[in-house]
Amino acid sequence: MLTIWVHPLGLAAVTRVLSGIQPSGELNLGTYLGALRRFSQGSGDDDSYFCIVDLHAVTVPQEPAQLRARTLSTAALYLASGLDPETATIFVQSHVPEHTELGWLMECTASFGELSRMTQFKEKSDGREFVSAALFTYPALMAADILLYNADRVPVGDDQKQHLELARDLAIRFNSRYGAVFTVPEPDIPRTAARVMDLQEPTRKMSKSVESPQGTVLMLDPPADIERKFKRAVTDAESEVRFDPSAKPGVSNLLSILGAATGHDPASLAGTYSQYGPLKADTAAAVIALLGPIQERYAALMADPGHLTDILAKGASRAREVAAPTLERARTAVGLLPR
Ligand code: AQP
Repeated sequence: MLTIWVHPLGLAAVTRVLSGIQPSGELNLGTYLGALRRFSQGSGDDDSYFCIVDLHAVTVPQEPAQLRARTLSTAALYLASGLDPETATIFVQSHVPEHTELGWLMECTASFGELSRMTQFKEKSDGREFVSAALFTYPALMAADILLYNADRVPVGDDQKQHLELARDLAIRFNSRYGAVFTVPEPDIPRTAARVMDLQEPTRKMSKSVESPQGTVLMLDPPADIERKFKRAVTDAESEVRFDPSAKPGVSNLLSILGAATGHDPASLAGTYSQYGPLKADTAAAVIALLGPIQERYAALMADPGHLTDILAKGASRAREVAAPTLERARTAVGLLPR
């Protein structure tokens, strides 16, 4: 049942929340702290939709069996991280065909110029022999993912800020051309660990699909691996522990992770350390404590894949109940003849 909250401006509204993660690799600590952890930190009264964005994943080639396995494993990690399928709608993007249809309308609303300015496209296409057209247009599909549910709030990491801005611009443009169809969404970016960096290359984001086995802490890494990765994390030639992301990216990244894991401010944590060794050991211990219970729940969930597919099937049908009428309103507004 949905609870109505009163908007600060006096308008009654239900907060719609939507976010998604691509099953494009093993989920890592960055994805968890930047996005997944916050999926289950809503007010409890939110009307929430969390999808596994498999259509985004196939913008770059995926091995089919691995994609299927990762889609299910991502669903298990959503649940293991605290999402309750009774209160949140959890589904696979490609199970709700309204996403691709509204995606087309969003491609018609976005300009070539604004898609060309997306920095993630530049990064992801750089050095690739084959660059799909979908990799270029994917931010329009992401806008559709959000606008279909008229989401108010979108919890994402800092790297998705530009795509969220685009989704807002497209909603505003569509509404001004055709009438008020979409809610203009607000990004919800965490204050700490909004961009977790690679432990070996701390000026680069920790990423699912970039090969950096020693620089990436996976959500399902055993404790010994987590300890080893933090122990070998790149810092710098000094020994002063100071939170200064531009001058000391490695040390600041460790402080951010420790801060996010323990609920403390990274800059004030810096004052409690005089050496890098204890900072690394404490960060590893805090991450192990954070991920341990999730790993246990994950193992139990993966033992019953039928239960997971049931949850995803129910989620898709609940999602369609919201997505289909929004798409219909958008189709009508544009002038497409009713089917
Ligand atoms: N390193 C990170 N720090 C904080 N947040 C992060 N996110 C991803 N990496 C970090 C957030 O997690 C969500 C996942 O989004 P996505 O699956 O669409 O992928 P992405 O943003 O492109 O992240 P990746 O890991 O780099 O995936 P690939 O390599 O497949 O593109 C988003 O909210 C993101 O901000």
